[in-house]
Amino acid sequence: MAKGTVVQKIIDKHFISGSKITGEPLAVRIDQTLTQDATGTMAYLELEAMKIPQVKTELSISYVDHNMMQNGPENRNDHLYLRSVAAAKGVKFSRPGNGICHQVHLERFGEPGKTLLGSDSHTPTGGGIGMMAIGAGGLDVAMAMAGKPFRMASPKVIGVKLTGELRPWCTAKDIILKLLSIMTTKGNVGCMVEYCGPGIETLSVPQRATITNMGAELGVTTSLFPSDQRTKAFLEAQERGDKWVELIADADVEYDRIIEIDLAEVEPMAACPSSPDNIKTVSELAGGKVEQVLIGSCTNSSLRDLMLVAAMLKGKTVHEEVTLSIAPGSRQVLEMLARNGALADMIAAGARILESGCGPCIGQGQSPANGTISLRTFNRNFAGRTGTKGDQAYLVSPEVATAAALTGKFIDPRTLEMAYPQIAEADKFLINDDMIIEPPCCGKDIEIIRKPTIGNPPGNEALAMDIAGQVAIKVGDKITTDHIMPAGVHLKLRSNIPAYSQVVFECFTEDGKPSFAERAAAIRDAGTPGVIIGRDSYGQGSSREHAAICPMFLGIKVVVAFTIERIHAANLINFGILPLTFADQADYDKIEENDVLQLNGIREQLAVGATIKATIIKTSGDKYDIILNHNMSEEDIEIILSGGRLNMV
Ligand code: MIC
Ligand code: SF4
Repeated sequence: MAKGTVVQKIIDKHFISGSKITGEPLAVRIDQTLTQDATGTMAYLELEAMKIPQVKTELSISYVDHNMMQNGPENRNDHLYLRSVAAAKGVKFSRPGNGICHQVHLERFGEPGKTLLGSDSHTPTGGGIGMMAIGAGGLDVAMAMAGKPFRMASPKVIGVKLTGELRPWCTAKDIILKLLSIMTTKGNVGCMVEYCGPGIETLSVPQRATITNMGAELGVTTSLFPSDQRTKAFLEAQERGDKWVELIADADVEYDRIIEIDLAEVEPMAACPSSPDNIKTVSELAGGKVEQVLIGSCTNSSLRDLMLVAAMLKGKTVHEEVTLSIAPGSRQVLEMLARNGALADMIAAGARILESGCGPCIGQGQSPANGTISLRTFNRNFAGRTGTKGDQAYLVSPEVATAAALTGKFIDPRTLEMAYPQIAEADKFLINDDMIIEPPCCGKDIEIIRKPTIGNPPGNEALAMDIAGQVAIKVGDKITTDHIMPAGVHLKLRSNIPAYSQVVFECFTEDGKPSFAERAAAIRDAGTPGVIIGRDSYGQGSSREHAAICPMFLGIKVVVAFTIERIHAANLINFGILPLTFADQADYDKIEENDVLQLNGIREQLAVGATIKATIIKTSGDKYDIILNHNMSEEDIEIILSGGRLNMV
């Protein structure tokens, strides 16, 4: 592993077992965990299944921020379960209304040098404060709460060297969009990004957190900044100065790869539909009509960001053909805006103020009209995530978003007739942790509230000796977990696997044809295992383990693709689905839906090596022998052979 890096220093302090040679399996101790409600119910049900009386971490916290619409009883049932199970297991509980997990965690709980595992892919937001903060599936987080180490590949460390200083109207969001244009969303599995160079001193913690947050879109394990004087100032302003430790790279540090970005050359950018790496400059898009602007999410809803928005809106009115909605990232931010008058400036300008939570970022309301352009300060614009089929969502900075809200079009904010508002970082935040419920010292007598919409995680049987699986679906490149397991209006089904499974791959259902769920269930009910065929970067995006649990429930036993993204591959293994890759990508063209993929003696084959012999049996009867690969560790193989991790524990 690259020497003298902040990454190495944190790993050294948390090393449990394995190897520090890049790419080899490594296990680290986890200090803190976080969950959010949409992944949290499963995580705590899994923790309960492990029969662990109290969590063993330094700090574990359960946030409620995703499922807040409460259309029907499901969401509130989840909240009640989460609150009671948190009390029983020694977990802090952040009540709905307190804010988005990553924003609140950064403000109130994150600590430089510590490890954080979160059941949400944007957990690396904590890297803004010098933490090693990693996103994972709920079961991995449950294991960490049970005191088990977290396993990952020993990372390749990419140094992103920042020089110079941002010019007015150019922002932290533009830095990460620029980096996405260089690194793209694929091919970065097993890497960590570490920011370095003189430019980092010019960036505050909230700016750094915007950058590490969207590092999730690079597909890296995490991103982080050193912990320096800017980190100290932020922690002191949060009255947590005692948590600061200095953590900087050695002078003779060597990174595995260096990418240089001159901040003075960064300009306003946008990620165009429908991928966070489809980058253009805003000046290229200038003039395009915009119908909706949404400001918020864990990427861009800090106090500084929203003060900037308020300053731009002050004394003006949102363009008559645009709707502008704003969701502050935390109650701290919202309360400070309310007390200092900035909220009144937003309201006076016609902004629609949403509650402090994920809201439209996860398709909870505010779907755009058909055929219209939506500008968002969020981090993901995967097709359909807004809740509108054929949506055109662009990801931009708060500066660009507000400029569009005022003018009704894409406009490079540098061309506005407006001085760039100078917003100083707060030197004192308003501290009020009353919405965090502390668990009682021993949760023995706590009754766990389990309403009828909370089901148990489904079981799986041990891996068979021979698999003759039928291809239930064949998909293309960059299939995200939003394609596999849509959120939006279905999000409330997260605690009910049989119901949620009905919408797996819903976006591929053609009118009048059976859905994927119907086809997969028919294959399963005929006693045949199901197979999914994909291409590059299968399982990008969210950490939702439902993208493994629900296919498992529908009888899927094998996924074969060109590459499978880290968190999703781990989730597949955790739930007993074999993640395999094509040795020869040309074989993808040989296999079609309904063909059979035969894996004879699979248990022995896995024991012997990383190569699997397989045969494609076409519906015509023709046969092709092919080679598949896997890169599972010995422990992964043990899990797969048992039919998933829950069977093992
Ligand atoms: C997301 O941004 O896609 C989510 C919703 O926060 C997910 C978690 C989930 O699906 O519950 C994530 O990023 O992991
Ligand atoms: Fe919530 Fe959106 Fe952040 Fe996911 S990306 S945690 S849905 S705000």
